Amino acid sequence: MTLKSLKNFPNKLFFIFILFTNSAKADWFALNMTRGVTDISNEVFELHMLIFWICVAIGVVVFSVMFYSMYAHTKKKNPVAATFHENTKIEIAWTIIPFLILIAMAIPASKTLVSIYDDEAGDVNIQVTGYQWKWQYRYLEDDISFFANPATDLDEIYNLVPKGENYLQEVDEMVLIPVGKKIRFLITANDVIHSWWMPAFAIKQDAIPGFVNTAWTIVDKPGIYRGKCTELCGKNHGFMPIVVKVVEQDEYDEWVGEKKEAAFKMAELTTKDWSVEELVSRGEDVYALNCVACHQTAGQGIPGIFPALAGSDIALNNKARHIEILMEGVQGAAMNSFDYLSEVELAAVITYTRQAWGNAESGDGEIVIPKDIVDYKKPKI
Ligand code: HEC
Ligand SMILES: [Cu+2]
Repeated sequence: MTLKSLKNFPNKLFFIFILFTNSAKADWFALNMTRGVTDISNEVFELHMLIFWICVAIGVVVFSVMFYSMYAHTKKKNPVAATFHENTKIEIAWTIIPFLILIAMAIPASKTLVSIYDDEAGDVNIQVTGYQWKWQYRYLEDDISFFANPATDLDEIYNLVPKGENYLQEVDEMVLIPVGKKIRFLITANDVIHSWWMPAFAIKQDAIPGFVNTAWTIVDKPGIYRGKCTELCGKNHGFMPIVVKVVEQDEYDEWVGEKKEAAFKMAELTTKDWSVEELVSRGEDVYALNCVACHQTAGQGIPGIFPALAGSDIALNNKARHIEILMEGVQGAAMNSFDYLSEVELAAVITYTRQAWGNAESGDGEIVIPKDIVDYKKPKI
């Protein structure tokens, strides 16, 4: 029997297997790996089935011999056990046959692996960076960059309302890619090891700080595809969804245009004159998204773990250190660097924490404008 015919043979067996069960067909198929939507993911699926059925065949042969022997050589039938040792022919056979089976499995598997590891540039090249606990996407040709934050409602997580259809598989911003184009992902991380997993594309690639791993795909079917981080990366590891939307080229171009315009507007914002109120209201949102988990809603922190920002000496009287602590983080503490936020977001959140909770009245009340952050980022001589 050739490999090809073995590939087709399994489905019949599977079908017989299903006939013997009462469950609906769909239930059984749901247990299997899914096919995905790319050529590679289909190849991976075929390999999985091929090797699965080879294992089944080996199992059937080995267990048949075993059960036959148990039956044919019971004490009743053979009261005196045979005493024989060594059989060179059999020993050679049971070394060579598995060896040949392994080679037969390795050949198609290696072929697929080689095509998976193609790292030539794509039509669109996207840098994917894992952060605790979100993904950042940078479109290298178009200079677009954004974070995809998990968007599942906290009430669903805490069982206060029923869980939605895409529970923990939804983000505030999807990654858009054009249909039928080669997309290359350059995958890395900023803090700990994460892993970017998109089952429908058969991509699962570690995101390691200081390394760039690549993966690629061509998707021919528009749609929304969901994955998640698959490397245990800390407390919110289960809250790092990945959502990719595959769209027609026109829609993709339009989206790129909008994103570029938004980035341009953001750059303009950096140079405009800011009022305290504008900064505070923007900063409140930034605070809610990035700081509230540790420093708490009223800036009171959690005693002994996260310092209060309300009444903090740094927030009251030390603007320079305040900027520095956000840009650099605190070594060895849970306070990470927030240098990936935009200049406007950074200025706004710092100003907000210097103004809110009575800080402005007790301290020097100095605000931070986006230009302060731009200046901080300039190389120091
Ligand atoms: C994961 C928890 C966490 C998050 C999120 C966090 N911080 Fe902190 N923050 C800390 C810890 C812990 C310290 C104390 C660091 C140290 O040991 O000095 C700290 C210290 C600070 C300080 C210095 C306070 C003082 O008086 O020493 C400021 C200011 C501050 N954080 C602002 C922020 C802002 C603004 C954000 C949001 C952009 C933020 N932090 C997000 C944990 C966090
Ligand atoms: Cu992760």
